[in-house]
Amino acid sequence: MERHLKNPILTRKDIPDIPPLLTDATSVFNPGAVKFGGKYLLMLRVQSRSRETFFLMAESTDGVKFTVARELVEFKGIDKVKEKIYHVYDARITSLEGAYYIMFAMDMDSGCQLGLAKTADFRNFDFLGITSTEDVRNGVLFPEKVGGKYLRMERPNKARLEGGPTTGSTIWLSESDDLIHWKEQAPLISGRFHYWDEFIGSGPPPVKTRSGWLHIYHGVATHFGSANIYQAGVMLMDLQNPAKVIGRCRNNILEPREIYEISGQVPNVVFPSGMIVEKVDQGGFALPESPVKVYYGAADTSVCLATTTIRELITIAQESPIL
Ligand code: BMA
Repeated sequence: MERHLKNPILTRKDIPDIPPLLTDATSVFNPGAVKFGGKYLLMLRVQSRSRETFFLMAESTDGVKFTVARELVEFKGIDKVKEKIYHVYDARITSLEGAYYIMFAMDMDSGCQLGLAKTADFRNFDFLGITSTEDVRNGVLFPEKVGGKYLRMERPNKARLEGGPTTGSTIWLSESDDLIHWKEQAPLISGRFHYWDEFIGSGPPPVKTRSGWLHIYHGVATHFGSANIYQAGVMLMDLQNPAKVIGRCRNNILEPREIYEISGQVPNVVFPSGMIVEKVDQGGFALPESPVKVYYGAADTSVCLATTTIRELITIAQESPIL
């Protein structure tokens, strides 16, 4: 993927003060992305100096220069959740059956859960509920039902060391009839230990192409000991049966190289979370020649943009993987 020359396209300096909760923001990263009403919209993860997290919307006509809203996103009804919510973060936006759904992580004492909200206009957001029962992160909805079921990818969290931070090495495909209650259907891909994607998690929602469901994910290499390195990769799933993985890249497609990726709140992180496909055919399939914009968090500090095409991503996903 090619980094945009204007990277990072959003930094803490672009975040307005919204007192009393948010003043002098510390960082902005891991945005959800969608094209809506001819504009590019990002749902930003903004962190304050109390290290609380907030969602803010930003909009743009060219996908590069964004204006950030002067109000915090409020999910109507989320206050009814009985357990304390410490953080909400890493929104993934999916257009599904004429509405927009936002799946996001919620840090609570019971672990990380997946919250779901719905909007028609990106001004009013309704909280639909918590859609998980176990510690899980990186939930992304498919943009349509497959085989009569709603589908999502999710990544259960496990602690590697007792009491240590939780992460995961398998992305699962889950199914649902109502978007709230989910059942694991099949494991999709697992971490490739010793290589670039030892621990993994979904990036932006999958994209329908004539070659299969195309999906960008992140992989973490831990074997250097001194640092966890977050990179991006790509995979393909069968159109009719997404439980069948038909392609997976061998090499990562984006790795921390620029100073804004190497240095920051969490060094060595590129974390793709939003993807805009510009050209889609009448059946809703992304065209091979379509430009693609991938929005990613850099070093948990700023928002960046990388570009590619559908054809290029498919070609890379069809490379022979490391077994
Ligand atoms: C992951 C998530 C992301 C974050 C990344 C790097 O586990 O928490 O939100 O960007 O770590 O710190």
